[in-house]
This record gives sequence, C-alpha cells and structure tokens, in this order.
Amino acid sequence: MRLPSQAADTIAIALGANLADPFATLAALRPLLVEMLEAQAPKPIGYHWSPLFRTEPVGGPAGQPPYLNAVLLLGPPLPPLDPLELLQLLQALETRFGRQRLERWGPRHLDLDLLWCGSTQVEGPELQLPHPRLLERSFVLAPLAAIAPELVPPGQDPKAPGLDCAALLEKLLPQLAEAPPERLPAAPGWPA
Ligand code: PH2
Ligand code: MG
Ligand code: MG
Repeated sequence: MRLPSQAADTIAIALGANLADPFATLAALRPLLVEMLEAQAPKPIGYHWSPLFRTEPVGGPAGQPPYLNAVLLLGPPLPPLDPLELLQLLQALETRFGRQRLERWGPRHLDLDLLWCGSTQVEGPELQLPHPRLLERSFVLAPLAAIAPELVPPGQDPKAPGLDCAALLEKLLPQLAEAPPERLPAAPGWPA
C-alpha cells in the first residue's frame, strides 16, 4: 500500500496507554478499531500502523508509569468519515477499555486522539483540528516519522514552508525535557 505523503489525503489518530497492561490494551484495540471504522465507511480504508514506542509521561501528575504510544494513518484516499462521529467512536472505545476522565493528562487505560482529519479545521470545545499540541509532542512525532517521514503535518505556520515529520522530530529531539521515545520491536499482536 502506498505510504501517505499528503496529510490532506489522510486521517491521523494517536494511540496511548499507561495503565494496566498497555501492550495488551493496544493489541486488543487494533482489530476493534478496524471493525468500527469499517462499519462507518462506505469504501475500503488504507491502514498504516506505526510501531509502538515506549515514552516518558509528559505533563500530568508525577510518578505515572511509562506510556506506550503509536499512531494510525488512514488513507489515501481520504476516508469519508465525519470528525465528530469519529470522535464519538474513539471515545466509546476509550470507555470500553476502562478510561475514566478524572484529571487532565492523568494516567489512562486508553487515549485515542484525533490529530487531523484531512484539511478540516475544527475549533470546538470538544474537538480541535488539527490537534493543537501535535507538533510539540515527541510521542506523536516519533511514531509518525517512523511510517511517514515525508508527510507534512497540518497546523504549521502558513507563511513558512511546512516541515515533514522527520524534520519536525529532528528539530524537537534536542529540546526535549523527557527521554526520547524508544521504538519497540514488532511482536505478536503488534506486527508493525
Ligand atoms: N498523553 C497525554 C499527556 N502526556 N505523555 C506520553 N508520553 N504519552 C501520551 O500519550 C500522553 C502523555 C495527554 O493525552
Ligand atoms: Mg492525548
Ligand atoms: Mg485524549
């Protein structure tokens, strides 16, 4: 399958977990997420799963366990999915995996964030697209750069030429307060 290079032809979803057994959660999530997406989309969708990364928690209370993070790129072509419907689907999956909304950036069984949805811009209380912190998060850029290094994520200064995921990550790594994301090898349940 063609690796996406145009963000406008894709939807990006960030996956994270740092409670219970994050690997078991993300491995169990994978087929369920595909099943739920297929039920919403009239045409076949292209799936690009990143490898898993072990990452240090950013923000939130001290002493949290490390996260496992990954991203899923859908498309090209851009799947005809409505961002707010997609958000509801992702939130239903978070709840199914035991997510409780207790505190901002607190530890969680499962976090599914929409990063962008083609070139749709959303500025709502529930959803902002592109995700406002996407470009400053190593736990998002490292998985993105692993599968789509040449993709130029949205949300960059329109007056300057946009940087691709590889360049954004390279720029961010020396500025990190946390340890850089550690890429995990493929394993049964997470073949990427
Ligand atoms: N998600 C957060 C806050 N901090 N840190 C890491 N390493 N990974 C995450 O997914 C993460 C985080 C809020 O959603
Ligand atoms: Mg999040
Ligand atoms: Mg979230």
